[in-house]
Amino acid sequence: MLRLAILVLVLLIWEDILGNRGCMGNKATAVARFSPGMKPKCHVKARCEIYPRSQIKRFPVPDDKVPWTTNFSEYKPVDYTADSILKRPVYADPDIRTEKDSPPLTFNGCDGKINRVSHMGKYEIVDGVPRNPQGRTGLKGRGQLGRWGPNHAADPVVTRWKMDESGKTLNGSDGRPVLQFVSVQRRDNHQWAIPGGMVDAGEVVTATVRREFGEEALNSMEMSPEEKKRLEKELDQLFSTGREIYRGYVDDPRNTDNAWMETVAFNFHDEDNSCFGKIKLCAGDDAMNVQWMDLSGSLDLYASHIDFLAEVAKNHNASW
Ligand code: RP5
Repeated sequence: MLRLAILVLVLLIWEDILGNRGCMGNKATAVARFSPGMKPKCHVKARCEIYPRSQIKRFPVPDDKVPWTTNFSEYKPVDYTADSILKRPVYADPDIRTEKDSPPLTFNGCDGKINRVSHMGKYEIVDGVPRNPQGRTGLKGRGQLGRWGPNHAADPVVTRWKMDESGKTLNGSDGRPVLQFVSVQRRDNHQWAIPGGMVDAGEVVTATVRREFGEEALNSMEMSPEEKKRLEKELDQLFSTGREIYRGYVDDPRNTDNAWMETVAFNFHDEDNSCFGKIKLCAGDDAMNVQWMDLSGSLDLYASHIDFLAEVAKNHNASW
């Protein structure tokens, strides 16, 4: 019995290591794993009428026609991939539908250092391209996304309790203490969001959350080497403990039938404001503003970020 328990424990730890590791090399296999608690809802923002940063109108998809299993014979999604993606920046795949000479991509697996495994399980390949596991979006191609299939991101939800000057925790209208999180205003659409970003090829998600927080909320890219060194030390403490709160599909307005966002979101919580209190927020990179924002169910945030915050509020029994 004890042996069996040890074996199960070892397997769980190993799966956790692999799940966070992504694709480090050709031989590695990344593990698909659903989020511990939350399941993604029917996507809504992925069906927004006008595709982001374009004039392109999506083919309208009513709620009941979202699942691929529902017959929708009239469905004629618009085909769109942004010119900036077709120009092949480092993070973009070739257009496999037209560039027939390009080497085949390994879907549902590790493609060199690129992780093409979905957190949602095995996705279907239809007419040579991946199919969005959450259903129809009204647009095919890759839109603004670089990768066919899952485009992996990571999101740091950095929280502290809202306090007055004497250090007393402040309550919301529901009588529960108010949490605050570090929020950035995105430069592309001016919406407030969690300071997350794309996982680089071969990068582990725990490194991505730390790097993205540094770049977007602390403007680390503009720092001198000495300042960066000091920041790294402070971040060591801040990011030493984190709780995974979500792993899976993101209802992102850039999603298409063949390319979609997925993320792993972590909560880094500073119970007594001793860590984050020392750090000065400063917007950088893709962020035009940064601030501590009160957590509340009425916030209007980018993509499905409000769902991650609902989970955080629930975990801390905070005002919502
Ligand atoms: C969202 O897009 C993710 O949750 C993450 O916050 C973000 C990553 O994309 P960029 O901010 O790098 O554009 O889907």
